[in-house]
Amino acid sequence: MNALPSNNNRHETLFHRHSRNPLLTASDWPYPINTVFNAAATRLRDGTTLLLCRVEDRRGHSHLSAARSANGVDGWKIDPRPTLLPDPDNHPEELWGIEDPRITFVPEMNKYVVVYTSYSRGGPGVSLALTEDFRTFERCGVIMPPEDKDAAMLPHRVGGYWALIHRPSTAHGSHIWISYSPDLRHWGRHKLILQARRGAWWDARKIGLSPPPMETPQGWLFIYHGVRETAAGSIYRLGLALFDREDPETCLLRGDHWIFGPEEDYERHGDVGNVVFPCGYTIEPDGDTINMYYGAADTCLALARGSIKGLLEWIRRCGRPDVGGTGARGVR
Ligand code: BMA
Repeated sequence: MNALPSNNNRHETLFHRHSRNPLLTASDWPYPINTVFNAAATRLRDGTTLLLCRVEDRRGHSHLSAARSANGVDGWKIDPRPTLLPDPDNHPEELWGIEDPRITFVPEMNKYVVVYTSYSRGGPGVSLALTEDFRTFERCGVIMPPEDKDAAMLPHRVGGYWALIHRPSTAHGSHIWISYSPDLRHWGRHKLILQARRGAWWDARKIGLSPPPMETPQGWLFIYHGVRETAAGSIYRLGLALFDREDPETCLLRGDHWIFGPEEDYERHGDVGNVVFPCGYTIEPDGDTINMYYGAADTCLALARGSIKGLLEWIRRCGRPDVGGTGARGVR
């Protein structure tokens, strides 16, 4: 048998892992915790990178804690106490913790909208809070009842309404939806916009938005996670889809291949192995370099860098039309 060349499995690399990964682990924390992962991210006005980290305590309950760094890589200053704790007395939906935040800066309000999973006896739902400084928060409560998660707001209104991307789960699957609101409290006009595929596909078991959609001249670029169920458990990987800029309900292109998946030890092994799960990114002043912060194996936080131009070029070259969530081509 001929030996295959050793480089026969080269695939395109759109995101490059940082050499200092993992960037943050439980041992960096100023108080005892189990794990730190799935952080939202934003760049503050003074250029500081802020990560709003999901921190799991040693009961298994999560809260959110801010870590700030001048260069987004090291020198993290972690809040000495939890930044946003569950408040089950006033918000029973937070009984078992708050998880997986996504941050959107909304210029019209001059505030950051933080959308997170609130977990209680009813199951995971979507909650929303507003903040100007990540020190005090105004909670708006549950905006999507269970079972729902993986939500993020778009940064401006669409046709006069706020828009939220989210992932309800039903007996019929876990797919990505959009909903609209006039006031951030009342949500409606729900529409399925991207479906999990079926069968052997990498994104067949369920899909969900990962970081907030990225607005580009070509449309809204979604990095979404797809889950495949195997005999050894789930594998969480990332894919790309491009939605119409004027009409974010319409998927223009969806990639067939995943673009990022667990490969390194810290992604393969941990409390939940084989998971890469980004909830946020920052964009460098060049307007193109994207720093994607991701939870690895539900245990630590890591960084991978890519180029928005590179992602758009890939989706134009490798993506195919996907008839939203409802068309026949949406279910293959
Ligand atoms: C998802 C979310 C994530 C988690 C992932 C893997 O359902 O709960 O927070 O990283 O599962 O466990």
